[in-house]
Amino acid sequence: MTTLFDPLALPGLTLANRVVMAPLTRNRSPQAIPGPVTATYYAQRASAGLIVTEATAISHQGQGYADVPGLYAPEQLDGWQAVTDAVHAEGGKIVTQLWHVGRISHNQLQPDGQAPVAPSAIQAKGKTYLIDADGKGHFAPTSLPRALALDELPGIVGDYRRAARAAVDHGFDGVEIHAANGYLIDQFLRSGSNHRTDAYGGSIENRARFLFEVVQAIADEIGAERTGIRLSPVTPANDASDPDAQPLFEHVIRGLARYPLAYVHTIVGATGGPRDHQQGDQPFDYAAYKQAYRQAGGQAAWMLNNGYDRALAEQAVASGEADLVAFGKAFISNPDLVERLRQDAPLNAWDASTFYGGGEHGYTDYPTLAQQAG
Ligand code: 8OZ
Repeated sequence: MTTLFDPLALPGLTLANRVVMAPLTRNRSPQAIPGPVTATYYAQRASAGLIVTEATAISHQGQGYADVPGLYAPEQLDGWQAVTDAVHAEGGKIVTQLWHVGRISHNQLQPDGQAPVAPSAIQAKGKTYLIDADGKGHFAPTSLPRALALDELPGIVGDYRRAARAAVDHGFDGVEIHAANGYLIDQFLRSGSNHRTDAYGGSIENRARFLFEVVQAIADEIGAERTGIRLSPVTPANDASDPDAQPLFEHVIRGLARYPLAYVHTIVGATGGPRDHQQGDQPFDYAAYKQAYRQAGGQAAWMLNNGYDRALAEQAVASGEADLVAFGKAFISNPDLVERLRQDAPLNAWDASTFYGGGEHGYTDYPTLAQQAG
């Protein structure tokens, strides 16, 4: 029987165990540059089978929150090189999550104070996070976006491609495409945010076109075996909405089966919320969605996330429902989460007030078991 602590050999990536550190936004990278404290933070968590970094902007236009990191300027990439070196020195594996926020942004965060971009000019009912000149952070409504022109899309696909190349050139073991949680790729997928009448809107095939162009470009650039993707079929995060999630995501997952990806990462239910959340009037059938992928020949590792505790994760891996389980908040407060799960030791509680923004407190000062015993 497979356990959480068994290794997993993927064609492009060998993982020491099945416990993954989920991508976690922390807003601690001023000027979008990850600093030395960020290298310490990830290195402390290197016993994860795989670390997925916090979502990282592929371009300035792709940024939607204060002090989130980027992958488009030399100083940002130097910062990430120090992170990947520190994680590898501890024997860990790390991929970065490629992010374009689309409409989940604010003019204040965009190049020249322009409007954020989106499939359609529809403002999200949602908030972003800004930091004022005095250093105080606060949530603010997202700005009204402008609809992307058809001839702008190849440039954005090119930004994904460039970011993927830069990531592997700066030590990452691969990348995860952020196609979840109501950001740009998910905005194209869902009918609530995509009212386009060209080849990128309307039918499910058209709404998924942008996603597949991004996957193709990244697979061409760095190899599909170093590429993962994150999807959230029913999340309401960031005003994501589509009443027909089942056929939409079965189309997406069948199309992904064409690529020998490293893994497919699915958020079950509402991101950070109830696992039984649904869009429309039907519960999402995750087994049918996975079966659609396997029947289409998809062989990537199957990663699940959202609200897993030790028992639920053990059961998911033992039953074969998941190959990998990603833990979020528990990894914030437990740098040695893998060892704690192995021993069934108590977990440190997390302090939600230090999730977003701030310094080392609530970031690199959570103790390991050994530190607590000493
Ligand atoms: C929490 C706060 C800001 C961004 C996501 C990147 O939901 C995020 C995010 C999460 O995927």
